[in-house]
Amino acid sequence: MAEEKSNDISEIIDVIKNHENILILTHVKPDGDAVGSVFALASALKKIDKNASILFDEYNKKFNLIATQKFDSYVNKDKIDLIIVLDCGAKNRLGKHEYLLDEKNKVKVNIDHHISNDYFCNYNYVDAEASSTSEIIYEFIKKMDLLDDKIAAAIYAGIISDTGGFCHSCTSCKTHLIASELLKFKFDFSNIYNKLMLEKSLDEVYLLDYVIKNLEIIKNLGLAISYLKIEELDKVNNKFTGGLISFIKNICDVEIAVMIIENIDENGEGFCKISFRSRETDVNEIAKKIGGGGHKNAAGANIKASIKNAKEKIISLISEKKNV
Ligand SMILES: [Mn+2]
Repeated sequence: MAEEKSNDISEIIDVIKNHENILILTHVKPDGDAVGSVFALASALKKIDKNASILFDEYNKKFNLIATQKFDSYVNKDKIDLIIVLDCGAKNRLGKHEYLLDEKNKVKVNIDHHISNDYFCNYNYVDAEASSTSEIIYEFIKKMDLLDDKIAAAIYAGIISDTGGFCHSCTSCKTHLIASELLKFKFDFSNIYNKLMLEKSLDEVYLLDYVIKNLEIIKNLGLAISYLKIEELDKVNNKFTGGLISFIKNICDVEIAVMIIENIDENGEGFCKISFRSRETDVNEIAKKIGGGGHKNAAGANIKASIKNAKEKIISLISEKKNV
């Protein structure tokens, strides 16, 4: 693959300034980084009188603490002249909004930190060293001189989410410097940490019960692998499963954690959503082998298989990788 190169931040800022009707999109099942970076950028654009709209998939209610401003979410696509995609490694991660990128007469910008990003827009800024897209968006908004209390809070929340509270290996010296700059603004950072890192919904706790019952530890691989069946998920109202994997990853001596979540696509066909987390092992490489991707220590993939077959496939890929 040819080496892809990012555009300059200032070049992309010029593109943004030269457009009026701007739509911001992010990946399916938006996480805190997605919600944080989108709200930070939309709020900044509003301050320079841009007509900014955002389109989201449904996200976990706890991210409402980031979404403090209202933006248009009805989009007349003929009116949009610029689309900015945040925190999205590939076009198909936009889910039901992917078709919007096929509009030929619109300029598209991709700002992201996924190492697997395939530069799918007219302008691309990808920094795989950045902890989060929120960290990158900080640079953009700082350069535009538009930071304020609310924007700082949204960026901080995005960084907290993707770094697991400044803990994952994506956290750098720069991440902490940016956090330090953000704390010069006035916002309740303790509340953000508590809500995003510590608080669990009762539904999450009920799901955790199934995750523990379905858990298998494979000691020679340092692997903790669990799954959730559709009928288990159906027992709760809140189907946000993003936080469950950290629980099994935190078990002593676990090097790789895998969660398999059974799902049904829009055509009624079953598939499994696989999430990988690791301490050292490059799970992006493993996820890529089954058509997914992500980061070195956090990756994912969707595969058309039963839970049983998905589990066997993953265990064999991890054994292969570890030469066991
Ligand atoms: Mn991210």
